[in-house]
Amino acid sequence: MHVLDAAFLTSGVEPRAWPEPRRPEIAVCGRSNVGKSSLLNALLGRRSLARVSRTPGRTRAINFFSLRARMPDGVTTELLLADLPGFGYAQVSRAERAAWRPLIQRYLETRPTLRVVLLLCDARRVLGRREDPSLLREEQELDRWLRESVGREVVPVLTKIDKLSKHERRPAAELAHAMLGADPVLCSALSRQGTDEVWRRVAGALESRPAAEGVL
Ligand SMILES: Nc1nc2c(ncn2[C@@H]2O[C@H](COP(=O)(O)OP(=O)(O)OP(=O)(O)O)[C@@H](O)[C@H]2O)c(=O)[nH]1
Ligand SMILES: [Mg+2]
Repeated sequence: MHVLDAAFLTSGVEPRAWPEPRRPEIAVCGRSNVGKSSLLNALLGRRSLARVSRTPGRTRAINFFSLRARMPDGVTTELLLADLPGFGYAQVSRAERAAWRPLIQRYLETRPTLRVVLLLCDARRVLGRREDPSLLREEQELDRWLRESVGREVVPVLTKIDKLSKHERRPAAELAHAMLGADPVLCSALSRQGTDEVWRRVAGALESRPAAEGVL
């Protein structure tokens, strides 16, 4: 899948502020500071379309981006990408943290055109599960809920893989597989490692459900 062009569309907390659900949509979901906005930029081949911040918890609403991509069969498709607010950040107010769950849950559950969820986990936290199995429990629960209750296609992505040494990468992938039951894509927004594989998985997911079955 090859991205032809991309643009920021709109930002919204409430469903009425979201774009009309007319095109297949991909959501980028994960803990605050995991690298959602950075991965989105890397996927779109743009330096700073989505705002990247050193301060976690910056993305508070859902940011929507439109893109045109050439699919593996040569057909050009218009898609939407949704950059979701991060969860689990302790420093935002309690009220804001409490607001996260209903917003994200409502989006993930009800968005009729949502076809793939990229579930991001920091590669270092995944490795950290060897010592502390309680790490990434929210991600594990979210993954199960998405697959089993909502029936979403989930692609696990390990972010910031450049921070692991070469020999740590395979164990991290194996731990993620054991945790989520699927092979993760190992990504770095710095080197753009893994972005082609993410697009391959997305294209596969978009193809796997015939148009007549879904909304689109
Ligand atoms: N080394 C490295 N750093 C990364 C990578 N991806 C993101 N970062 C850094 O991690 C920090 C957070 O990145 P963001 O993309 O803003 O993370 P986010 O998940 O969108 O954060 P929120 O919107 O606050 O939830 C920034 O300082 C990035 O530069 C990566 O692949 N490698
Ligand atoms: Mg962000």
